[in-house]
Amino acid sequence: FNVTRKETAPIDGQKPGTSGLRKKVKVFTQPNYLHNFVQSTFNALSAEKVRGATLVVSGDGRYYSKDAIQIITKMAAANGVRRVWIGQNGLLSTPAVSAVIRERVGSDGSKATGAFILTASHNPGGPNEDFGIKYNMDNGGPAPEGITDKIYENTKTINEYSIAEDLPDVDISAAGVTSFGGPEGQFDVEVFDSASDYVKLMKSIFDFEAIRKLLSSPKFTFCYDALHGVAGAYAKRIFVEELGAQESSLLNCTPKEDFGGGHPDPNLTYAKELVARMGLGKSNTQDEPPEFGAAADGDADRNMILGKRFFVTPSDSVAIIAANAVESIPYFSAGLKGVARSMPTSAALDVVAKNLNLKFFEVPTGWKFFGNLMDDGLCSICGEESFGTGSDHIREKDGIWAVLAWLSILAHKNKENLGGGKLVTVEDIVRKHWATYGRHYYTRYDYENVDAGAAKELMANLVKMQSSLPEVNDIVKGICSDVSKVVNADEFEYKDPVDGSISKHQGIRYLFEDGSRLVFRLSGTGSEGATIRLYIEQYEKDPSKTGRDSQEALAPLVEVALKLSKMEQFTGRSAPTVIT
Ligand code: VG1
Ligand code: CO
Repeated sequence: FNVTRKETAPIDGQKPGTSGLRKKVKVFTQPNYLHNFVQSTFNALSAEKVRGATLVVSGDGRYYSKDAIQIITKMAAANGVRRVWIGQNGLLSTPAVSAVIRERVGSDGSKATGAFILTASHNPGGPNEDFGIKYNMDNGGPAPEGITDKIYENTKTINEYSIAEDLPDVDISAAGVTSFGGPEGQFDVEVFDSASDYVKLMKSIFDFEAIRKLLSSPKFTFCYDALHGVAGAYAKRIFVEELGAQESSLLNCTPKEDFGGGHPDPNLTYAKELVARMGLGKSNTQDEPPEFGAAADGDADRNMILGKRFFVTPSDSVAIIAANAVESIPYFSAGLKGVARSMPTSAALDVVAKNLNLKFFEVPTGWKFFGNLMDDGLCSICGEESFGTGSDHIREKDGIWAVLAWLSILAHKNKENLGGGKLVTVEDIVRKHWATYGRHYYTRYDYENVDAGAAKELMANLVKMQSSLPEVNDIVKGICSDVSKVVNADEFEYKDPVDGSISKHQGIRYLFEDGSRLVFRLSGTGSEGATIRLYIEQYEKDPSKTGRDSQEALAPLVEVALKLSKMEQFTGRSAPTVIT
């Protein structure tokens, strides 16, 4: 092939967000849009990460992925990349990409140096919906802010990109290596099975035999919903073939370019079919629901865990996994190095860390901040309130890992019960956890696609009010006398303990005397307008009061949050788009 240098000009708005660049497909398919971003990424990396490097290119299979893979492959070839690795049909979950970077050895003994992950995660897909791209580093984790800032700077000055226009399209449906000759020598494209490396890693972490006993027991019923995302490519292999679950326990496990028209976000609003099957909400089924249910998002890094007619809040989920990991999961048998959560995630994990005397970290939203801690051996398990849970086995959150972690805990607690005896359920485990550690009532209100100017004003007003706490407390008292006093209010700022880098403006916090918290943030993953996230949390230590309905328990604090922030006044919205 030959290398062509094409003239281009900067395109506005290519700033990577919380997790890469996410825009409507129509934006991505504008002339040079993807090309500019990819070349800006190459230009932001050190030379050895490009020339002679081995690059993974794959994603959740959403609409435009196949075209994007061909374009990136041609640009990689032209930029001197030595090998491109592609999961069969372009499919690799985000956690699988991280595993492939860290673990996979190529057919010629090579190792990957980085990856382009093609996903907009939980955002819908299809010609009128979202596409996304992000770059991961050689530790398997998302590029740190130092790199993403550089990429953005490059997009503002780019004037040419390189592409091997005459490189033939690669057949990504068949495994195998295709070699080409270019001006700098050989260039290989290797297509490989999307699941093998990931499955192997999972088998080295969990006791598959113990989980198999649980999943194949007639006493334990199971259900997994991939929402037509890429998790489907792993679910059958792991849950059915390896662990003996019934094939009928898989819902929506065929990956689709448009996620079947749905919103591939595993929460009580969007995972409707699973929620109905689990007997939750209004859609209570007549049949006995399964004992355990779980769902994933488009790129399979998120998880929702459900018990029979029971929802596990993600903030509780990570705390419960941390509290039970050492005894239930072989990978952690030597103990946990530490635990971490994102700032808006509830403090349930903090209480576990304190009780078990573990190192604890609170980082800004987004998985990239956990990576440094893990690389430095400071953190084993971490999580976010946004249905993200994971560990230092990779550098991304991992939806299927979280399910296997829960199944391991259930298998451990039911070792003696599978023959006879009463099954310990998901609900039992959660209630016992609350009784031991107290309960963090928690909810998140999302206002999606709000006018960006209005959202900014709302946030600015909240920051301004922070300068006078007595005034804030007067307002709070006037709204509801039941809630405690605001004792601190600030914007969350994080200093990375490993590299010393500082991230500012990571969310507006109002901290109450009784440990309650209100947090306001603007989303960094949306593709249109602004999304305001409001996180509400209240701690209850009294074991006799941990069984209340969460929305009811939080009602006074919710009222305070909405009125204090003048949510309706600024946004014109009387209700949030989604409550989780
Ligand atoms: C959201 C979540 C955040 C998560 C991010 C990526 O970001 O709040 O916790 O890490 O999505 O998740 P934001 O900026 O919109 O609040 V995913 O499944 O895209 O990898
Ligand atoms: Co995701």
